[in-house]
Amino acid sequence: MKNYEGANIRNVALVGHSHSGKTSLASAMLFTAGATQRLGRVDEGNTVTDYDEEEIGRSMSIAAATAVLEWGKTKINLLDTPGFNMFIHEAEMVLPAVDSALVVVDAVSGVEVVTERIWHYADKFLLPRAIVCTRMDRERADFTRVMESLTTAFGRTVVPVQLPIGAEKSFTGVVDLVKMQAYNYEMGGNGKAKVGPIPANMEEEAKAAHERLVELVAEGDDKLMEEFFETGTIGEEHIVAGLHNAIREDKIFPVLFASGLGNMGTDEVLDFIVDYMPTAVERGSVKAAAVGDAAPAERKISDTEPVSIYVFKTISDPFSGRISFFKVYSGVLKNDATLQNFTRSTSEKFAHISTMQGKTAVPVNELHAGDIGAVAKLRDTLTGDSLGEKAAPIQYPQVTFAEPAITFAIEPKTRADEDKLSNGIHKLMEEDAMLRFFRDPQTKEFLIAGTGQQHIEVVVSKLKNRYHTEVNLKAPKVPYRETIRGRADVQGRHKKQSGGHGQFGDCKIKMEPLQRGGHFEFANEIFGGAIPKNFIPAVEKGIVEAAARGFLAGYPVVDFKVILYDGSYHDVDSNELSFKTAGRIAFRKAMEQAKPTLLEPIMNVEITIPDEFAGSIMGDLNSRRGRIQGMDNKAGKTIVKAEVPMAEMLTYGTDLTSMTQGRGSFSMEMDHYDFVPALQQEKIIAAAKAERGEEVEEEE
Ligand SMILES: Nc1nc2c(ncn2[C@@H]2O[C@H](COP(=O)(O)OP(=O)(O)OP(=O)(O)O)[C@@H](O)[C@H]2O)c(=O)[nH]1
Ligand SMILES: [Mg+2]
Repeated sequence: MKNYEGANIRNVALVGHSHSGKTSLASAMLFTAGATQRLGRVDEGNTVTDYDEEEIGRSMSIAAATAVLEWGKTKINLLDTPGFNMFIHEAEMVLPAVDSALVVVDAVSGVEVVTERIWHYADKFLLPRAIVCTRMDRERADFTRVMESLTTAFGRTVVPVQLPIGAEKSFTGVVDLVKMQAYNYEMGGNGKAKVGPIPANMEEEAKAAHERLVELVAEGDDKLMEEFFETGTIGEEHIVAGLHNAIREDKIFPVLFASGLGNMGTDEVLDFIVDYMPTAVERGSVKAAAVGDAAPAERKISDTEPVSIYVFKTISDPFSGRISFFKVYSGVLKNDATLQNFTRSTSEKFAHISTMQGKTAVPVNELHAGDIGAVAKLRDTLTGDSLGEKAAPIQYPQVTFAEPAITFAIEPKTRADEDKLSNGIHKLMEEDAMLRFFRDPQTKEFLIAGTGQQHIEVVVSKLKNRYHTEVNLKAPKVPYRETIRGRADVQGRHKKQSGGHGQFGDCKIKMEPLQRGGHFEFANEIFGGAIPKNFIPAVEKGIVEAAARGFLAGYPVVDFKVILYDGSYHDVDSNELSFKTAGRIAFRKAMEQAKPTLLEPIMNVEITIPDEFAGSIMGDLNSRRGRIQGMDNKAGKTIVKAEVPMAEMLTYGTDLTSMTQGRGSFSMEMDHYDFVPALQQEKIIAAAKAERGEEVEEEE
């Protein structure tokens, strides 16, 4: 691979709803540019970017993957991302590394839930975007309808820069509305167009669309506006420059048309990326994270600055070890460089830097400011870290995610599996930002948390295939919490003074509720040394430890305040342990008084279904204790927003599929905690007792 400078590099993420054709489009671009010898197909499991066995088995992207191609004088780094809602964080994660996104939209379905979600992420990063409507060759692909869906969702600055020629089986190419020429393709061909005049029956439509585009380009630029008023149009050169700037500034979101599977429209997409999407240095500079006063606020994206990089992704391969993907924000990174990890204060050697073609490393000698690369076997570096020349420290902002929504208990199948489990999961956690692993302090069970059932299933499958560790999944666990609704004022006294060295601790505490999210507060209001200062942290510790173990059903107690206001001690027999025990006793007594209750996580759910299912979905949400927050209607689809307790949503993916014959989709994230209704509360407490092997009290 040649060395490229930032001005000749484009970093483009392919983002969009699941199944919209991102991986197929990436595959078509790679083939058309000669980076692959044949057109890889998702359904045949031979694309560059869906290389993982989990992805091949499921015919879908699960993790972000990079690929690289050369188009004329330009190097294009493609980042193919998953669109399935449970893996969408993999798309969000790469956005800091790219300079633009191709938002891939299925020309049949139009804008879908994840299209909108990822659009908002892109807004957050001020990311320039182009929209590619793929699958134009499919039945019911429709230019007018998909444009209507796009402008309804994203506004009037979404404007076609091409018109599709034909649709469905008769889709043959596109009219380029800047060059005003037709580009015709062969289905399943080499992706390169035969250029010709605009078909006679499209001339008028093309002219009107050209004028609309020109007007919109002129709108954003006074000079162009002048030219437009004087001559009634603007010259092609000026359109190109004007459109390029408007895209960079998020003033225009251009729309293109293609078929990834049929490799049609592909060379036009590549030309468009080169001509109109921002180069890797065009942003000028990158903002740094606000850490410490001395750190610089930003860094120029330039070869002449000191080297600095940001690690946006990690994969842990059982054979090649850890592979870190990074963006070079400044300087020129040379092979064999040693960089300082500013996040962890360690130094790392970059032997064998490369650019990744899917799973294959293509060696490079150097990577210039703005480029994207990878390196194997860094020792301490993980996703989100910033590294660079030691003398010029800088840290870049990390992407943060919501906490995982669902927890399962996992059970190693054999003793040998138990021994291997922790190692395997910790390797997987390095590459998976949304995976959590912990032990239930009460039941001692292993728990894993993730974004949803399919996510956890992928983890289990990777454990088996990569780390030869087999586990059984048990019913998903809802992370209930406990809290109090009332106040308490109690004494906790621990005394054991029969012979020898005794134990004595005594404390008086008040307990009161805090607002949701208030966690825990501890106030020491002891005057006159009723408890010696050095024992006070022990009281707090006893309370904190007891709270973690729960009171009603073994779930952590949160959102309460404890005021320690009195107590007594014994000169000889008092020690830390005694006061810790006194704290624990006081806590349990206080809980009895303070009206303990359970809290449950409430999810924000957004469901998209064809209109005819709206009634039954609403009814179903009702039976799940859901609260409808709003309804929307877009292009024959109903979008329902609701708040629903997590406990009622554990199998929603499967349930929705069977209720809508696979035609519905949904996304959900944790929103807040709320009180559990009395009836449910009784059941949860009984279940927790049963699990601990305690006797369940007979109902009276
Ligand atoms: N007819 C037709 N089918 C397509 C086209 N593009 C993709 N497909 C098919 O649509 C399905 C999904 O395509 P993918 O490329 O995997 O879509 P994706 O956006 O990468 O999906 P995720 O990775 O799950 O988000 C596959 O069966 C493809 O063969 C197209 O342009 N025309
Ligand atoms: Mg994909």
